[in-house]
Amino acid sequence: MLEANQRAKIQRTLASSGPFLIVSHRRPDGDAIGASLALAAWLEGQGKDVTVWMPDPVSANYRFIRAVGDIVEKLPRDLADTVVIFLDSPDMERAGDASGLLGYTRMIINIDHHTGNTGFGDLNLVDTTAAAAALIVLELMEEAGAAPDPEIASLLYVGLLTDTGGFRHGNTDARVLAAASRLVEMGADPAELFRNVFGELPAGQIHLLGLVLASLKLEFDERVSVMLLTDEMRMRAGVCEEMLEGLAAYGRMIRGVQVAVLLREESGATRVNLRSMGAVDVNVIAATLGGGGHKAASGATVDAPIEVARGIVLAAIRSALD
Ligand SMILES: [Mn+2]
Repeated sequence: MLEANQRAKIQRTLASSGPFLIVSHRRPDGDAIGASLALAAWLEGQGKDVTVWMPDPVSANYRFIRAVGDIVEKLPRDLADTVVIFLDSPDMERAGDASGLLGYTRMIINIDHHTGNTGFGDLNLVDTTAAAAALIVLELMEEAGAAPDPEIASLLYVGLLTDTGGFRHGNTDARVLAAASRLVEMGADPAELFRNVFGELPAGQIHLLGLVLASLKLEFDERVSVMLLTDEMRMRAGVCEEMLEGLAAYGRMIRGVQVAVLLREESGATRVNLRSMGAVDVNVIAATLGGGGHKAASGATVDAPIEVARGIVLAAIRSALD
């Protein structure tokens, strides 16, 4: 009941004249980008004033999306009359500078699918059973009677594609596959979008993959895999940022592995990616490290050099496995 009520209020607000500001999370992925730009395009198509802002630049593999050029670099000031929509962000902090907006806007709408979402919005639509935020956005559009054009359909498809790891992860269900099918009917091209998002990599990225794979170690009776991505590896591969969404997934491909860990050096700290095969809830492990995410895919940042972080992460996993 409560959710239906919030949903109806969100629909009414989206139908209002705005202006709207759409924000998403740090290091925006295909879901953050696709869901945000699709929602923006839909509202703009109705003649509304819409701005999209993200706390970090869009990584190179999403720059094929034309609308990425419309994302503003600076968080707009004076949002007193603006409806701010957070998409795919489990809490306000994840949205970087937008975290301080509470009380400074006309309204905050929180549309998300992360398990640990804090319900920070004035209106909240948090559906943890949705494989992607883009799926929630599509359903909102369809409910409102919209017929997404091929560009919007492609943006939403990119969201579904990324968050399901190419329709392979545990969150791939009938609902997301049916949504993908509808998007293809609306004009999304699955093969082309897959190639754009997961292919078309510079050779250095594949070299980097080789270095990361070579770092693989198995822990706890081969139930946990750990891979490292260091600044030195980036230097040897000749890349400054990794574009491989699925790097952490390789650790899960090993028979018997329940938790796959990828540790990445990131400006002196360590970014922790956790992936589970299902038995272990990595969201719980990430939470003990100050992070969060989903049951099967979570992350955290440990403020320590990578080798120290490795010990901290393994200790957290040990308690979860026991
Ligand atoms: Mn997402």
